[in-house]
Amino acid sequence: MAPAEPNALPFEQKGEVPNFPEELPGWGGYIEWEKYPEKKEQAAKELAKYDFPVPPEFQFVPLPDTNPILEGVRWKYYHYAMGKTLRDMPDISWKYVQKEKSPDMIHVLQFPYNGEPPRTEITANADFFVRNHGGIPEIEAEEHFIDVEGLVNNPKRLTLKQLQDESIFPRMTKTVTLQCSGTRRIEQIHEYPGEGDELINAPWGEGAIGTARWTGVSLKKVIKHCGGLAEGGAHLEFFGADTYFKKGAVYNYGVSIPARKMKVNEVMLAWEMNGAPLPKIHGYPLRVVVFGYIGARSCKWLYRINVLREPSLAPVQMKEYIYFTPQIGKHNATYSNGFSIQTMPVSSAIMTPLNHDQIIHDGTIKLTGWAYSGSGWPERVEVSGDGGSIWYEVPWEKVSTKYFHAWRVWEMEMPVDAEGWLEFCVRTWDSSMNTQPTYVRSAWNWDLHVTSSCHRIKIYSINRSRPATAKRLKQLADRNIPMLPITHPIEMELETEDEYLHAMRTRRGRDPVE
Ligand SMILES: Nc1nc2c(c(=O)[nH]1)N[C@H]1C(S)=C(S)[C@@H](COP(=O)(O)O)O[C@H]1N2
Ligand SMILES: [Mo]
Repeated sequence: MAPAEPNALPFEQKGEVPNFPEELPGWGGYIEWEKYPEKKEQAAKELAKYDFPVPPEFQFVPLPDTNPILEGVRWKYYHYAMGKTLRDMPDISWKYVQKEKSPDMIHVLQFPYNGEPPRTEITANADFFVRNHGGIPEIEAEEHFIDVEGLVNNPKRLTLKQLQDESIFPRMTKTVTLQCSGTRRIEQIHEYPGEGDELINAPWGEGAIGTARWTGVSLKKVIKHCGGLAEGGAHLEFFGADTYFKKGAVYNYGVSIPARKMKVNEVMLAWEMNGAPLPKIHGYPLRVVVFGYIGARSCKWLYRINVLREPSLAPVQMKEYIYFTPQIGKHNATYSNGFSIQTMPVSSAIMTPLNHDQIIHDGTIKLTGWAYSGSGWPERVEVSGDGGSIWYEVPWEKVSTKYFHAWRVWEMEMPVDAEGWLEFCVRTWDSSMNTQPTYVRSAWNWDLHVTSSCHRIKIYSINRSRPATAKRLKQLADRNIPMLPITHPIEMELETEDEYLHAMRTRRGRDPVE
């Protein structure tokens, strides 16, 4: 049986409905795969029975003008095919979108849910971007625990209650930005398409980044509580309770980070987001927050930490989030010939105005945006009104508070004399004096990650401080004719015959004198 509206797709189970039960009571939607290779194999056999639809082409043709933009049809089918425990995941996931997120989210992919806020709202939990690789597990806090195992001296099972016990673990609260490495991918797609999977290529705009005040414990304290790392322990692998499908196989979401990152207190196990319990969609009851790294490492619905000698071989770590050179693509890419994206580079974006806005102004246009660097903090933000020749510094008072691990939002009244189509762009310099590539061309990479080139928008400038423009605006206003959109022809004469003749004679006529 396929789930009910709004996600329902016709689905016919082939053969017997498989039975992959939930692993634990109070952990809805969590099937443990990693510990049971034979179960994984059985799931792969189930998946092999179906001809799932290929991903839709959306890079060489325009994106659908719908919200959700993409539906994620294959991903829904994968979940239906797994039987009772997962088949309602598309519906459950959508239910939490309705319940926990703002009604004006841009739904980039319906399932697994990927959504970004409209450009103006950025910090509230309801507006925080969401990036899921699967469904949303429903885990009861009282039933929750994590297993810390592998190369630690005293492997332990720790309940959420224990983690929250301040007599064992000091509490930590920090303002930290999470950025998906797919942020601003749409710019690469428009210029130079790449790997065409609807999930990893969720066509993000500037909103797949958000900042929150997270509360939890430092992972360093947790590892210490487990006796510290054992000999050779160098990477920390995290597992989330959601099911991830990749090339006909199933997994629990798994990633890893080098232990070094934990040792400098830059990894938190968090249960609070902006003073409220984590929303379900953001990893309730417990998630990882890795400061300065790509969002993918901040594992949600955390249930297991496994200490390894080498980076995780889980597919999200080994096979995805790889940064390739411009000469690598479908013709020659391997998992090993690109590097693993961890620390995010300096980048920034203009949030308002929006691309193609037509702006009536009096000689200055207000810009707002964000600036972020994973390896430091934004020191200077610069904007240009001519595509990047002349730059203006955003005054320091107009750039928000500095944090070690968070973005700075900024605003700027930019002097704009010119009229017509202009290209605005922004670049940021971070605390190590790194800045951004000028054009998307130099940022392009096959997996379409990390679009850190200067963010550009085209706007149409209508400068009221210029007399001719002021006059036209008044004429239009007197006749109740809208100025916008500029593409609508003006239903009035631009000059009378008398005005025309007078002007032509003043301009010394159309023709040369001899
Ligand atoms: N368990 C689990 N953790 C996950 C993911 C996921 O799909 N499953 N997505 C990752 C990615 S790619 C990003 S960018 C961040 C997004 O966090 P958010 O949805 O809370 O904004 O979560 C990361 N953690
Ligand atoms: Mo991500």
